[in-house]
Amino acid sequence: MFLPSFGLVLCTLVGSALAKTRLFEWNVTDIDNLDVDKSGHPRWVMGVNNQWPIEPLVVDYGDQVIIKMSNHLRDNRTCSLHSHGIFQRHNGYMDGVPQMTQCSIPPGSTYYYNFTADQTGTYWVHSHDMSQYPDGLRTSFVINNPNEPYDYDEDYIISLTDWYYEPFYKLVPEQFVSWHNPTGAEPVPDTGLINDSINSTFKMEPGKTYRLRFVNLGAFNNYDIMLEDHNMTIIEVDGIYTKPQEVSSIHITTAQRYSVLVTAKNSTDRNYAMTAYMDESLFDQVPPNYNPNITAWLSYNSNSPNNYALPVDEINSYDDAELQPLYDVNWGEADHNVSLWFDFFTLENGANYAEINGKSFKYPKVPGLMIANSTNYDDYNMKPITYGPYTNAFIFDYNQTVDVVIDNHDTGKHPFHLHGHVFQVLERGDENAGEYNDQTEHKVYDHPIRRDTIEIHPGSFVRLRFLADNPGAWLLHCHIEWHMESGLVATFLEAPDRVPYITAPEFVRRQCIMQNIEVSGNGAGNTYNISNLTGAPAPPGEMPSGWTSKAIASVAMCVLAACIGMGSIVFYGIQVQPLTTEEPDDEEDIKAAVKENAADIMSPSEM
Ligand SMILES: *[C@@H]1O[C@H](CO)[C@@H](O)[C@H](O)[C@H]1NC(C)=O
Ligand SMILES: *[C@@H]1O[C@H](CO)[C@@H](O)[C@H](O)[C@H]1NC(C)=O
Ligand SMILES: *[C@@H]1O[C@H](CO)[C@@H](O)[C@H](O)[C@H]1NC(C)=O
Ligand SMILES: *[C@@H]1O[C@H](CO)[C@@H](O)[C@H](O)[C@H]1NC(C)=O
Ligand SMILES: *[C@@H]1O[C@H](CO)[C@@H](O)[C@H](O)[C@H]1NC(C)=O
Ligand SMILES: *[C@@H]1O[C@H](CO)[C@@H](O)[C@H](O)[C@H]1NC(C)=O
Ligand SMILES: *[C@@H]1O[C@H](CO)[C@@H](O)[C@H](O)[C@H]1NC(C)=O
Ligand SMILES: *[C@@H]1O[C@H](CO)[C@@H](O)[C@H](O)[C@H]1NC(C)=O
Ligand SMILES: *[C@@H]1O[C@H](CO)[C@@H](O)[C@H](O)[C@H]1NC(C)=O
Ligand SMILES: *[C@@H]1O[C@H](CO)[C@@H](O)[C@H](O)[C@H]1NC(C)=O
Ligand SMILES: *[C@@H]1O[C@H](CO)[C@@H](O)[C@H](O)[C@H]1NC(C)=O
Ligand SMILES: *[C@@H]1O[C@H](CO)[C@@H](O)[C@H](O)[C@H]1NC(C)=O
Ligand SMILES: [Cu+2]
Repeated sequence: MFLPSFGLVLCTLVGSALAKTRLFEWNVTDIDNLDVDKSGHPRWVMGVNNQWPIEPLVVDYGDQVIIKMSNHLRDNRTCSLHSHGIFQRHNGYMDGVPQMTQCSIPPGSTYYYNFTADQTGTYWVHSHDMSQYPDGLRTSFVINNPNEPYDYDEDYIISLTDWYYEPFYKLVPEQFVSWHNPTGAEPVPDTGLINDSINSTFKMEPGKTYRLRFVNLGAFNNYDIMLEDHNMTIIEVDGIYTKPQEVSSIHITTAQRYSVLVTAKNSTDRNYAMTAYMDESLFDQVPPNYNPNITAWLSYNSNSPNNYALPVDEINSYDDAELQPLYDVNWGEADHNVSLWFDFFTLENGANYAEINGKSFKYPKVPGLMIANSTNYDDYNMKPITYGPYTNAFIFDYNQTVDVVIDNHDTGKHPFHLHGHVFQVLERGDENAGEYNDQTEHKVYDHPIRRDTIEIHPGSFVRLRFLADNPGAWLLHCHIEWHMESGLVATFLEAPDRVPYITAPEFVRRQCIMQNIEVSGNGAGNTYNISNLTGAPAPPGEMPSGWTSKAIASVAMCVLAACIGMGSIVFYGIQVQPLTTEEPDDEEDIKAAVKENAADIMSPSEM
């Protein structure tokens, strides 16, 4: 059993007296023909200073961190950097979200991400521009604690990721948000990597205790991680110390982090497998001969072979909502409740989108923080509509305690992340528990864990609580990168009336102006009449009622299979009339065909 040593906590101030400035010079560069898993699939990746993998950032508590990020990418590509899990308190222009906290960094420009490392633990940094990070622009980020409450001899940063052979800028429009894919099936990763390799080894020495910092840098998948014949003791999730919890496996979604302590064995006769099992339940279809199991090794003896672990019958992952923080906080009862639901729908263009409370997210024309900064009169910046009709904006007063219920109407798992905060996980429903209902009994956690990313079970809910003490514009979103692209995003505007007191360096506005992006006004870029949202970015229109994704899928399948003219056909129990006599061959045609036939489709409620 590993027990924290509380005595050391008192001397925190001594550590911060030694604070230093840590400057990281990052030229973001293209790297061609990298065969990451030695499979004969070389591909382009986004690296730093012509290197990939990108070296993890490691600093000490109290350091001033400056990442001087220069865009050296070709093909007119922009970029940005979000420090995931870092609060950026009163420093919202450093959160790295294009069109929310800055404009994306134009080619040839430099953004200085500048913040104080006033948290400790395991984090990561990644581009938040379009869907870039799965193409390589991400790495782990560790802030060491000079007054570490747990004892260990060494730590290893161990990243996990899913890996695609095609870049996301192609996959998203061609295979995902497309009328070819009306049900929104996510492309399956080609492989997975541990520490950006298929062959990682971690040296183990008898008698030592190791802190393994697992970081999921992936785009889509979650993993269950097991160490052959070694238990693990969880001590940290998402930068928050936990009470020690011994487990045989951990479940880690994209964007989550876990630190575990592992005691090395005394004997060095053999090596042991570390296996990360991909969750195939996320895939609509598992490709034939797919290997979901990624392996690395705990190496005690370099002369011994690295054998694969024997298959396990069942993975009993610990329920991470049961974890308890080492230090509790009490934010009192809720001053403000927010209730969200989300689901996926096929919209008018035949592609699949996510909706939160019925709206698929679109970024505003003016970055969210600049809307708050420039509409600070007549209460405009305290009204959600000012930020645009499709930003799913919610406004909180300064220091309110906010409870957020999220109902998952979808049949998949979704890891939700809130920027600028950790939240308490007050309640989490089991799979298919249905919507949250405050009248029914739930397991409420007395010592709720705090973290920044939580998996919501299929057909179920979570209730989260956070303290709105950080004026700014913070995204709440599913961290499956595919679902970012389909609009599974909301905007939490905290004390927007205080945003004008947050300072931004001069280059922040300049980089917007360079790209002809408005730096003031409402979500539609309207500076004169703030209540006029005409021209605000909007998702495609809704389908006429009665159309479900599956009905549309059947039409698309029909079109693709050239089965037109067969008379009435029934797919998924919904009657679909023959479309047209000709096979539609482009997006416009399918839109027209879908509309033309809408009247003939019975709505599910009529059946
Ligand atoms: C980044 O690029 C600039 C301009 O080419 C160069 O002067 C600088 O040395 C590069 N920095 C690093 C860390 O490679
Ligand atoms: C680069 O992108 C910007 C912003 O999208 C656009 O205004 C500009 O015309 C593009 N330049 C080139 C050379 O493609
Ligand atoms: C970083 O921020 C600190 C504190 O606000 C400031 O003193 C310093 O000049 C900034 N450095 C850069 C390079 O922006
Ligand atoms: C992880 O990979 C990097 C190279 O990308 C290497 O420098 C580092 O030592 C590896 N970590 C461990 C614990 O082996
Ligand atoms: C994995 O590492 C072992 C030992 O370092 C080496 O013999 C083997 O060739 C490597 N395999 C691959 C696919 O890189
Ligand atoms: C792991 O923990 C389980 C349950 O406490 C125990 O039965 C098992 O012996 C432990 N395994 C190792 C390798 O310590
Ligand atoms: C290793 O040996 C030491 C000393 O004999 C003993 O105290 C310890 O429990 C052993 N550790 C393990 C994991 O067996
Ligand atoms: C992956 O591991 C699981 C659990 O041990 C096992 O049941 C499954 O057969 C493995 N799959 C492959 C393709 O090796
Ligand atoms: C904000 O709320 C917290 C928790 O209720 C309280 O401890 C703190 O004093 C408040 N801060 C301010 C500035 O009101
Ligand atoms: C928030 O919701 C809870 C549970 O439904 C309720 O008890 C509480 O009164 C609500 N608080 C506010 C401020 O609406
Ligand atoms: C915020 O507004 C002030 C004036 O109202 C302006 O000087 C400042 O540049 C704005 N900041 C940003 C980042 O737009
Ligand atoms: C609203 O804005 C649009 C676009 O800027 C403009 O065409 C329209 O006249 C405005 N309407 C009103 C009532 O101001
Ligand atoms: Cu999702």
